Amino acid sequence: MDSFLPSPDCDTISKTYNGQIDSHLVQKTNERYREILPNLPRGKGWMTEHLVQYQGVWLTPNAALKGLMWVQGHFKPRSTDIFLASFPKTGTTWLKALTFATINRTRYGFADHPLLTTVPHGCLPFLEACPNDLDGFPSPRLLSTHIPYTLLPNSMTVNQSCRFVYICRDPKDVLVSKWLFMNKLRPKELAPISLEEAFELFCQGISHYGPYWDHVLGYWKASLETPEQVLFLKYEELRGEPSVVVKRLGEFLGHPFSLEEESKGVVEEIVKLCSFENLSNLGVNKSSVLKLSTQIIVDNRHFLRKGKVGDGKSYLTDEMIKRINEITSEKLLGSGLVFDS
Ligand code: PAP
Repeated sequence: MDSFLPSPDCDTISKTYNGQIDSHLVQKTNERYREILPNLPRGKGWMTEHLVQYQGVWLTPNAALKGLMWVQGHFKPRSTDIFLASFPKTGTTWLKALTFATINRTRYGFADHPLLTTVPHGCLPFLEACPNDLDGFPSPRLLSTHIPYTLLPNSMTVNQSCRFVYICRDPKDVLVSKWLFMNKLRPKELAPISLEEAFELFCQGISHYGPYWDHVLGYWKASLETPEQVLFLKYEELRGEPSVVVKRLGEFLGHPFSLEEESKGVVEEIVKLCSFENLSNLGVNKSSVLKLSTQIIVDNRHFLRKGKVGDGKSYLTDEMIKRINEITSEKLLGSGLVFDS
């Protein structure tokens, strides 16, 4: 990375898509959005009142849908772009921190690293959130996205040699993490969503960027077909052997760790800097807020809740666990992908 470019806050994002930051392409996206919105299928929302289904994926109306439409219609990828891709609550925050620290490791010392004073979400932006800014970003651009692989334009996946790092997580932990997070963000005038309701919606695929299993499988298949372009990671592997995964990450991104770096413990320093224990104790992550819209402001500490593998099971009934495991086995059958539980 040539420079450290903090992401725009989400207020900028919502202004962008509401047309307050003017641009011809954003306006075109907004017009198309208004045309299609009334005819899209609707499902119950977790944070907003409802979600809409577009090209098979469930999205919040407004920012997420407009973001996807803008990416599909107008985004100009560069062959050097790197995308951190994920379904929400699978480890995005952690992956952002690790990748940022890995790519910039010769640039910043660990004692005064930007991650000590900037939240991981502030270190690199969401692709679908900042159409006006991206052209001015120096290469290689490091961006994140929640967009499913199958919905990305060919200009990103076929015509260019962009690289993707995808992180997935056991669906039970994703569901519970998401349910707790979304209820914190849900406006007071909407009744909280119960775990039973969230479970049903998740199983039916009705959750942001869902169905979850389709999201995972899209990137999984791409990682098998073009391993040089898509690195597929699991949250659980990262929790188990973080140093091994960080070395793979460095290698994949074209920044392999040298023997000298390894012997000096640089990999372990990165792991320590980005660890749940370290990040969740930093003032910036404990006390700052991220503005998702004029109404929704989220405490950054909610992005670092427990960081445990298997925590979902302590919230779900045996019956729920059985059902979600069955859906997972059925959906992943023949793909070669398994979640250990
Ligand atoms: P996002 O999609 O809203 O950005 P994301 O970062 O993908 O969320 O996921 C949040 C989960 O990752 C939280 O899981 P939990 O609710 O089960 O606790 C969060 O605690 C966990 N997480 C965030 N940062 C780290 C980290 N450094 N190490 C381990 N887990 C982390």
